[in-house]
Amino acid sequence: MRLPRLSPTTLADRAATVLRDNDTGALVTASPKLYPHMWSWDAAFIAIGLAYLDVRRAVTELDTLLSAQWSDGMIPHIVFTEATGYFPGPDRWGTDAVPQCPPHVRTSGICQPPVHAIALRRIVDTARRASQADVELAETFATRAWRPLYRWHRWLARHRMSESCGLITIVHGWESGMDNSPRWDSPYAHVRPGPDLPPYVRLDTLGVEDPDERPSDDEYDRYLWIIEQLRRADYAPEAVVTNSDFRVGDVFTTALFAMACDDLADLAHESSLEVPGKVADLRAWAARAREAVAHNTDPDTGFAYDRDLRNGDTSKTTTIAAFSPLLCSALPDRLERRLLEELTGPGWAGHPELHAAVVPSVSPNDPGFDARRYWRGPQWPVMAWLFSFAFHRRGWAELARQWRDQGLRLVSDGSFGEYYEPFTGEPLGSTQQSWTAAVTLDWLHSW
Ligand code: 2M8
Repeated sequence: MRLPRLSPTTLADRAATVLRDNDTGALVTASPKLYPHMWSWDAAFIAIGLAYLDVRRAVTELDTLLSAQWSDGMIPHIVFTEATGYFPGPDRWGTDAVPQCPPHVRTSGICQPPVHAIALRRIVDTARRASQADVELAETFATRAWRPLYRWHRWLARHRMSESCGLITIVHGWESGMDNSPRWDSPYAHVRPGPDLPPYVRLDTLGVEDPDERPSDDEYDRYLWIIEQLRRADYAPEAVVTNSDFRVGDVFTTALFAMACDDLADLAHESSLEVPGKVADLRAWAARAREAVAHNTDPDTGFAYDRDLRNGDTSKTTTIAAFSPLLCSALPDRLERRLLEELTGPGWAGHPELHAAVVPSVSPNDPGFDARRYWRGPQWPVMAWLFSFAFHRRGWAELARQWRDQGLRLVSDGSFGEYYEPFTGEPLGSTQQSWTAAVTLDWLHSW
């Protein structure tokens, strides 16, 4: 049963309360119960929302994340707080003895999509609409954060840009952020947990009303087995891309990388940073990433597909990630129009039975669609925000507004669900999810 829709003012107040309640001072946890730590890409979206409350606090969020950056440039996917109650925690990751890992924090040993430069640019823009003091704060931070972010992008370009297909390689489904998406079913079929997988007890299923909203036990065995493989390779960047049984060129991450490289290059230009060679690197990586997305796109439909790097197979699974080319402007006009029509048509965001007309994680017409299970069907407000933001950037103002309005419809009960049942709009997974609150604030303040 859905709660009544809140007014924009009340919704904004509630979103701000979620971010404040989840704030430990140095970081905002991804959610209070299910995810009591900092997640890399959540932190970027959270910082975008924080900027509407306090630009200084938004800066602190990214500062905390950057202070956990590994010495080789990788930004880890989790920065752990002292909280217990999440598994796998720092002991299971076993990164304490890894030389690249900074000594003062405990982190996981993999990464997540590189949306941080996109967030930084958004925060600078938000500050510019606020006060002169905020502008100075944001621009000074942008200058300070620029080099660490460049090093992060360089790490991805060096260690993860596949030489064979140009896509960014992920070595664990968690690196995509879309953990149990059907995109990964076939690559995970190669992952066969060994008898020496140390025993473990899942805690995530305790944090939701119905365990069926989470990945299955079988999927968890595979997730934990890959961690074991990476840990045994000491998380060395050259080793993990050969040791993990899961090695996939991820089109969605690659599209985000293209966007983020351009944003970082633009920020250098705007801040008059003297880093010409590095800006040229970023432009080249952006171009390469965009090309790779285009190259891994079906020439008739425009759908983009991941590549299994173990055997070179192109995935045949169509999910939300198939629309990656629209994020980074990778396609010629005709094909782009075709893809946009598909996204907004009855198979996807325009499906007549949807409660809110934004993209579900899997098409309701797909036989594998599961309306309640995590990345296998539900709508994710943060994903809807990403597309609406990209549409706005692309100059598709009307479409950006429509998606903002529909996104707000999705979150309008003020529970800030992690994801939503597409037909009823019921919040699922965690509630008081910080990135949902953050993108709500951005929607309420923009275009
Ligand atoms: C989910 O992933 C974590 C593992 O990283 C989990 O299920 O335990 C994903 O939705 C991911 O994209 C997100 O960053 C994280 C925290 O919100 O939760």
